[in-house]
Amino acid sequence: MKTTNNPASPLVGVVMGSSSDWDTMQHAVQILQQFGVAHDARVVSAHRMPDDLFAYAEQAAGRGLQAIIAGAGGAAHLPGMLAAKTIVPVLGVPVASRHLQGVDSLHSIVQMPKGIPVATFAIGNAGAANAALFAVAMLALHDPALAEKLQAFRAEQTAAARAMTLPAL
Ligand code: RP5
Repeated sequence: MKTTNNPASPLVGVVMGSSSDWDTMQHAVQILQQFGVAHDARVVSAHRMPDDLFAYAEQAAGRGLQAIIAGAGGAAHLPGMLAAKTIVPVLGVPVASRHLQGVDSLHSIVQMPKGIPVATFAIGNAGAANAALFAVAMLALHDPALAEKLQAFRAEQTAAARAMTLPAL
């Protein structure tokens, strides 16, 4: 079990099925750090640590978590099982797998039956970063300073895109 950056009162919990998911999931943590959102991150493997998964989900609301970002690869049941055990919103990140490049992870996470939603993001680094940006947007609804940071982040992207040039033929 791996734990990083453990503030006293995390607002966002980042979990992943294996330390091998860190290369992808670190992109979520980087965004949360960039925006100064209190978070913690750890490994919770659905099939190797099912009791820990249940405990994590059961304690999530009581710990003050406003969102859980859950990344997993392959038969990626971590986000769905977390969502089954807590009403804290779960944001699922499909991690690219070796044999099916994460299409298996995506289908496992996105195809939740009606009634227990998991907000599902793109496969890989972009999905991890966007899940964190989505969590920031949720928190920004009740945090004007955070909303300002998010607007500035968007404005930077706009400026960067406007400054793009194309090579001459
Ligand atoms: C899943 O199996 C993890 O989320 C990871 O993406 C995948 C492989 O895990 P390791 O064998 O690398 O630990 O549970």
